[in-house]
Amino acid sequence: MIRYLTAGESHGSSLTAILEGIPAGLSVKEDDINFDLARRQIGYGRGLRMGIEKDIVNITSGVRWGKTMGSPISMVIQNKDWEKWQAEMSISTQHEGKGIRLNRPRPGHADLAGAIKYNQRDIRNILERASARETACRVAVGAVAKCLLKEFGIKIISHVTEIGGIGISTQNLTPEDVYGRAEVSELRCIDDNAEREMKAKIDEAKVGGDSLGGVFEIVVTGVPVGLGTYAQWDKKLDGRIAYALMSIQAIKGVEIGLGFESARRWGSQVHDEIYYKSPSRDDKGLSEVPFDTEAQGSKPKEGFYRKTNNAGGIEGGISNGEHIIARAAMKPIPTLPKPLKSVDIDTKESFNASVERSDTCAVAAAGVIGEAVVAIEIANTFLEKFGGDSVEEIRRNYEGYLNYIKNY
Ligand code: EPS
Repeated sequence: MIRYLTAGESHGSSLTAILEGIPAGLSVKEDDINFDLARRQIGYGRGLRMGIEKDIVNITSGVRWGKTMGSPISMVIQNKDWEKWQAEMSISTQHEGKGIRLNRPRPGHADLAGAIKYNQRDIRNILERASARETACRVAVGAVAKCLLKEFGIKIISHVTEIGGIGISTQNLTPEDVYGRAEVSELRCIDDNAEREMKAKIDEAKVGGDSLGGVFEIVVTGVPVGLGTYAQWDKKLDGRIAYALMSIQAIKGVEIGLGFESARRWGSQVHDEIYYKSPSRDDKGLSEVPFDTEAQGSKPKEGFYRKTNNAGGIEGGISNGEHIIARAAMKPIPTLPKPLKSVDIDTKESFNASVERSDTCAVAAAGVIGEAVVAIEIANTFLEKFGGDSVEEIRRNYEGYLNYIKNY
């Protein structure tokens, strides 16, 4: 079972993650993690802060000579912006009172509810930890989970399907196509026309002192049938993915497969019919199958398969062997230059909240964070089923299971 904790404030000295439960013998390089950290930092519409930071991980335990030892892995990411915040974010009483006390909560942030809950009169004590800066840690942990999944042919990709009401119209692409296009797009968007419109809308938001949200999609390929279970509520794979995605800052909705659309249709238009093909050598593998929900005419696969994937690869809380598809909706970033009404926590007087520096749109970055948190859930359910203390032990368990499935 993988467990992890993150610590650190947005303008504190550094962020820290401790990850437990990764088996011994897994190849993990700082470069693997830095690759995803860099992907999280880019995206059209990101603010000035990303020009200051260059997120690089320092693994401080759990890895020796490039391989995990089975002990907890700790990782540290420095905040470059801390240079300017040393007194304001100091842990020492000698700096007490430095900086401006924040008493004006921003609508849409954790500011007011957090200040009341923790009995704080300086809202900085709330916003520093509530900030999405924390997600750099989750991406680092997710990158290690991805290293494990890669050993077993499981891949995770993300792309942006909607920003500010502008959606993509590309269909029937394979996961490889989607990955290729998303990685070279500034918005991680696979539809060039939609991307152009999205960028124009982000520019409009920036000029108007506003912000924009959107939707990203996660696709997981190579997942075997049988991860998660229907047997207990908190072990359902879809429930765990939804929880993980919903826990990302600013996420307001999660869908699996056809999601909310499935509530509007006849049952016969929703459920994926089951087919069977005898195992053969010329099978091209999962990655060539288009992942669109409702995709028709996908290449037959080995054993049991579906021609559509409205279930998003999960039935009864268990992976069914199809690609896992999840989407998350992100609200517009609440820190806006455009004034919104709020109330001063000291005087109780109304004022117009207005804040200068922030991102205009961070949906592309949120997709990379989504990949990370889904990777952790898939890795966790994978270890529950095939768990062992070393990669070799897990491989033996996994191969035995695959042989069993072939003869089922
Ligand atoms: C954030 C506000 C901005 C974002 C930040 C999240 O930071 P700042 O207040 O320093 O300008 O850039 O995101 C990150 C630092 C990051 O690494 O993603 C917020 O209030 O949540």
